[in-house]
Amino acid sequence: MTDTSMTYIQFLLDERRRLDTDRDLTTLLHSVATACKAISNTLKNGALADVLGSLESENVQGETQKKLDVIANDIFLQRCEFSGVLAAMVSEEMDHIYDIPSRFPKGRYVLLFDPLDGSSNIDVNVSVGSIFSILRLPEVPDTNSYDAVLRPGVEQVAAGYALYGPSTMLVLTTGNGVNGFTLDGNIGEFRLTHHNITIPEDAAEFSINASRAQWWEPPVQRYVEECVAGANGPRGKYFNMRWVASMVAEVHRILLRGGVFLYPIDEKNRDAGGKLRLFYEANPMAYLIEQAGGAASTGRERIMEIAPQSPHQRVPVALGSRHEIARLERYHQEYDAQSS
Ligand code: AHM
Ligand code: MG
Repeated sequence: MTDTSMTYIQFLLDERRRLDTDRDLTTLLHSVATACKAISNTLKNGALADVLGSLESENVQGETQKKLDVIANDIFLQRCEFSGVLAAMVSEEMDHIYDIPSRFPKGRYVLLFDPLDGSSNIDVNVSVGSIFSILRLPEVPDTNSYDAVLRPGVEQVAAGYALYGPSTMLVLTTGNGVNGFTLDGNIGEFRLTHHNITIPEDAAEFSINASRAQWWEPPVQRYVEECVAGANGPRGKYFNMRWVASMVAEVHRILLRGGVFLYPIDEKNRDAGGKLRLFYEANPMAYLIEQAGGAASTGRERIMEIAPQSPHQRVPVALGSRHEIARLERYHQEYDAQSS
């Protein structure tokens, strides 16, 4: 059994001593965890606290904002701007880059986050999460513009998510493997419960929103059809299918028991570039998955190598067990070669 006596902050301090990581990063990761605890607490009371439902407003992506999207965003801003180590923040829920108010010191880090992912699940009391990605700029910038933060995922120095499910968990990588922490409500601290998470190379479970099948590209159709064909099909085995419509829950399941998660580009979302956002959904999840021994791709390139063009850019996402992602990439290559 894992030694669960270590708290998250002890883990961060231990990592800092062992690996000589930057003190400012520890401070920031602590602030992020505090934000996640506060969001977890807000979610717990649901309808009792009158926090469910939608607002009149839309975010920059044209999506109707839930009350909790905005509350969770404010919690992230409040908890993290105080840290004194941030140059700026970028959020799914904010049109513009967030400058750190002048009353706080500034640092070299940039926090990119989706404060409440899977928010269509809020009103039906199904798992949601927060996703974060952290970049370190070469120096403290004088002014902030998106240009300074348009950096590829390979430059992330940390990433993770909080899953607000039956228990609240925080899963983190700082580039030294992936560790999971469970919120201990008795002491209000995350405690290490899932040490050094690794993904099985093979899988027999896939996740995709199958209602979009008619719009998928042929390589995605081929992959899914072969999974569905089961033991008598080309794969020679049965596959299981799951779709929570909450990327955090999906990625968490894959980290713990393998599988693949796909949100491909299709005819309907092609103009937007896909559904999921590169900065605060695809990149941090790709970093976690790779650190756990899996792979993350658009089907045609490694997600973390994409040179970002804009902060709210969307990309196709395929991530999970290494051999399955390699197969899907091969199907894309074969299809592209055939059609060119
Ligand atoms: P959100 O950030 O607006 O909540 O959107 C992202 C979510 C992911 O968590 C999930 O994988 C996907 O959207 C679900 O999409 P769909 O509604 O097409 O099933
Ligand atoms: Mg999201």
